Amino acid sequence: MTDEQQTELRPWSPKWYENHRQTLGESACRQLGLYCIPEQMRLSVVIPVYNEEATLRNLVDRVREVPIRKELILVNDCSSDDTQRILDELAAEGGEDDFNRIRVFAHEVNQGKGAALRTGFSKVDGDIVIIQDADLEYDPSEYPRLLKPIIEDKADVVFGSRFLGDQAHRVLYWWHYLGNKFLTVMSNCFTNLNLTDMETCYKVFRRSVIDELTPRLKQNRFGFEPEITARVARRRHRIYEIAVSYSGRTYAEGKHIGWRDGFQALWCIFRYGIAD
Ligand SMILES: Nc1nc2c(ncn2[C@@H]2O[C@H](COP(=O)(O)OP(=O)(O)O)[C@@H](O)[C@H]2O)c(=O)[nH]1
Ligand SMILES: [Mg+2]
Repeated sequence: MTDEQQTELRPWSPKWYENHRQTLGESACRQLGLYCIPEQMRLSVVIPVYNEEATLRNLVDRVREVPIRKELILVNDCSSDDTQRILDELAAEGGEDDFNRIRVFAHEVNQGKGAALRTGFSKVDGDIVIIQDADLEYDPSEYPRLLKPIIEDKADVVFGSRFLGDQAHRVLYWWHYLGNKFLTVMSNCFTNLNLTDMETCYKVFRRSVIDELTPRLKQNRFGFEPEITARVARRRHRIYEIAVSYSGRTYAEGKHIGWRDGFQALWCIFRYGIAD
């Protein structure tokens, strides 16, 4: 097979989809979640990175493997480990690869996940934007499923839920789970949305939603999650949820979020639930 044929038959490409449609039929394709991602569409993957030397390279490899045209926007939030050296290597390797553009930015002082995301959002150039943590808790191979409602113009925003579906979920902290559920319920009371996982990392946005919201975002740390949820709800964007797998990590494995962030989240639920 020539390179050109290989590109044409890349999974999710129009030709690849057409082949499946002819053999399986349209309704089976729909049941299996097979659809066509427009050739020229670009996904912006915004990755906040804080002391993630252990997982960063592996994560970036997994993102690059996903057969969708993308840019990876990596924001180093003043890590004190080897993160910057790894980012420099990745940027150098990326070179001219237009299918997986790599762009690296850095903060001079540590500000938090929300601040790193704002920096990333202000640089995006793609049609759809997804948030990707730099650990390996979420699986980038699930991007095509997450993008589908936006590409099919049913949604403006998609949340990946760790509490839906039969994907594999690592069994971990009960109190953490309860905390997440509690924050989601509280957030839903204010937004009148029936979300199952407000704190999920996988939030996907149509580019216009990001352009509209970025100048308004204020929260620097993990308060970002309830803030953006409230702002999206207030503007009545169409929201979908998709089940995702979750391979949670322990604090020993590098998790950053703690009980203080839970209180901060609760405050943000009230704050942005009451007024914009
Ligand atoms: N920019 C920035 N990112 C952070 C900070 N703390 C955590 N992160 C990033 O935010 C993401 C989520 O952090 P994590 O500890 O896995 O939290 P959780 O998965 O939401 O419980 C990871 O990509 C981290 O590197 C921080 O202080 N600054
Ligand atoms: Mg994480």
